[in-house]
Amino acid sequence: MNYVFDIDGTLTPSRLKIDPVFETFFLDWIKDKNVYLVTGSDYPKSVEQVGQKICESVNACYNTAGNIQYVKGKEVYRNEWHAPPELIDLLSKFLKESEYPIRAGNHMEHRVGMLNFSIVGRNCTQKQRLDYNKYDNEKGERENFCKIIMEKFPSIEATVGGQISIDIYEKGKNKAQIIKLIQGPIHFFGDKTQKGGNDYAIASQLLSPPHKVSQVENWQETQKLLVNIV
Ligand code: M1P
Repeated sequence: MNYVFDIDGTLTPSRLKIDPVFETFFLDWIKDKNVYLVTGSDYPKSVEQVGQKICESVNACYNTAGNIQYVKGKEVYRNEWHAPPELIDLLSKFLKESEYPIRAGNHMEHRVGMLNFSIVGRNCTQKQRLDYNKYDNEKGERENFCKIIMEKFPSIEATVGGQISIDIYEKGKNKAQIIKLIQGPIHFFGDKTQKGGNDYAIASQLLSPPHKVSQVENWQETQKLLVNIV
């Protein structure tokens, strides 16, 4: 079996560091197993969150939704993509028109093969992050943005990222693209496996045996499941 893990919400709290006790457990658990990480974040953020040891002990780290791959800290491939100016205009309009009052800065983060967009902005504090997430859970703002983007740009895919942002890429350049790069059955662990979430594309292709999907609420739930896999 190959084990594939999302990071934010699955191995760590969103955008935060891995729990040190879980880190030690996970490092021991991955020994002698085929383990991969896949996340919307870039590699430096993965290192910051789960640590260099985990990033370099796994078979590969797929960042920015699988658009760039690292093995033992070295880049193996990358898919470049540049968001069209019309999309940037639409996102600027969302930024101008959203009723959410706070703009903390860094609202459009260009990453390899994708664009990450956030109304509150990636420079927000942890409190602002949680406040926006609460607002979004009530209003469904991000889901609505994704719908509008995909209606206007049929060749583009937009999914709800972690707590504050949406991930935007060329159709098909989502986390599911890594399935064909891994030989054999896959057990995927993720927290956003429902329709509209950024784990949905990969999870929905792995629902039948020999593959397996574990939807988790947080890293504690992931750990509980891993204890039973030897
Ligand atoms: O891995 C989940 C997501 O983590 C971050 O999301 P947010 O800042 O919204 O919590 C982002 O890096 C996002 O791209 C990523 O998909």
